[in-house]
Amino acid sequence: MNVLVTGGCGFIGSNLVRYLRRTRPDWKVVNLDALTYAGNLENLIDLEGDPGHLFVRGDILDQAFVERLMREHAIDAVMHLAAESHVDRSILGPEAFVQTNVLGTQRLLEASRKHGGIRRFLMVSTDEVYGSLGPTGAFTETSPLQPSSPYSASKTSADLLALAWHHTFGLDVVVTRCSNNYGRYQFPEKLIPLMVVNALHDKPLPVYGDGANVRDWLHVEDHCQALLLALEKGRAGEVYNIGGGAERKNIEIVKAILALVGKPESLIRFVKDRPGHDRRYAIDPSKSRAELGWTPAHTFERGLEETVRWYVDHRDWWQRVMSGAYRDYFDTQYRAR
Ligand code: NAD
Ligand code: TDX
Repeated sequence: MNVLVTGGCGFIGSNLVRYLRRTRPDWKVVNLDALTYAGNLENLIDLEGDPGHLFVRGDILDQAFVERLMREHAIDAVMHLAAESHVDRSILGPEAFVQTNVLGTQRLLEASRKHGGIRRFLMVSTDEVYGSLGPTGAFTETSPLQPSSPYSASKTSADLLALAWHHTFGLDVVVTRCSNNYGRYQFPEKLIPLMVVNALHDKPLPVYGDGANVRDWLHVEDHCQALLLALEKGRAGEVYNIGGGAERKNIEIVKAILALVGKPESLIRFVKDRPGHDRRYAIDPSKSRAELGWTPAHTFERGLEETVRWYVDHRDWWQRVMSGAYRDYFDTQYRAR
C-alpha cells in the first residue's frame, strides 16, 4: 500500500506517520506538507533515513503537482489532514482557512479522482462541524451540522465536499469527526501546550471567559489508531465520530497542568472570551466502537501527565518552535541535498 498523508508534519500528522511506520512497516508513506508555521519537519527527526517515509514539500492547492505525485508514487490511499487548524487564527484571518481547508480539499479530491488509482480517501474532519452542545447529550453522526467559527465552517465545507465526491463521482470516501486531541508535538498555540509552556515561564495562563467551556479530550495516538481502522475497515460514504469520553472544563485542565508542573494557581488570568466560543463538545463514538472495533487505550489523567512530562523534557523542541528556529531544519536537512 502506498499512502499519501497530507499535513504529515503537523501535530496529528506527524504522530500518524510514525504510527503508520510502526504498525504497517510494509507500507510506503508519502508525506505531503507545505510546512506552514504549523508544519515542523523536526517532528519526524527520528524517521530520518527511513526508506518507507518520503517527505515532499508541496501545497495541496497545487492540483497538477499533487496529481503528478500520486502518479509517480502509485498512491492507493489518501489520509487528508492538511489544514489550517487553529480557531483563534481563523477569527483573525479567515481567508487562509477557506483557501486551504475548502479549496485545497476540493483540489485534492479532484486530483484523487483524476489519478484513478485511489482505493480510499480518508477525510479527517472534526467534531466542531456540529457546533455547540448544551449541558447534556453528545454528538452522533446524524447531529445537525452547525459550525460556529470560520475554522469549523471551512472544515464542514471540506467534510461535505468529500462526501459529495463519493456520492457524485464514486470516489471511495470515509469521513472521521474527532474531538480535541492532546499529546506530543502539538503546536504551542493550542490550550494544553500553551498552558504548559506559559507555566514553565511563570507567565500568565489566559483562560477564555469563565473557563467552564467543555472539550472532550482524546490522546493523539488513540486518534491515529482510529484513523487507520477507518481507512481499513470503514464503509465507503460513511461518517465515524471519534472521541475519548473525557469531558473536562478548560479551567480543570489548566489547574491540573499547574499542579503537574508545581506552579501556583495565581498564574491563571481570566481573559476576554473567544468570539463565538462553543460551550461544550461531547462525542458519541459508539459507531466507531461497534463498526471499526476501536477502543482508546489512554486514560485522560495518565495521558495528560505523560504529555506534560514530555513538554517539560523537550524544552528544546518548543523553544525552537517558539523562536522560529525550527524552520531552519528543512533548509539544512533537505534543501542542501
Ligand atoms: P496542525 O496545524 O498541527 O497541522 C497542519 C499541517 O498541515 C501542518 O503541517 C501544515 O504545514 C500543513 N498544511 C497546512 N496547509 C497546507 C497546504 N495548503 N498544503 C499542504 N500542507 C498544508 O493541525 P493538527 O492539529 O495536526 O490537525 C490535523 C487535522 O486534524 C486537521 O485537518 C484538523 O482539522 C483535524 N483535527 C484536529 C483536531 C485537534 O484537536 N488538533 C481534532 C479533530 C480534527
Ligand atoms: O489560550 C487559550 N485559552 C483558552 O481558554 C486557548 C488557546 C484556548 N482556550 C480554550 C478555548 C477552547 O474552549 O481552550 C479550549 C481549547 O482551545 P484550542 O486548543 O484552541 O482548541 P479548540 O478551539 O477546541 O479546537 C481544537 O479541537 C478541534 C483544534 O484546535 C481543532 O483543530 C480541532 O478541530
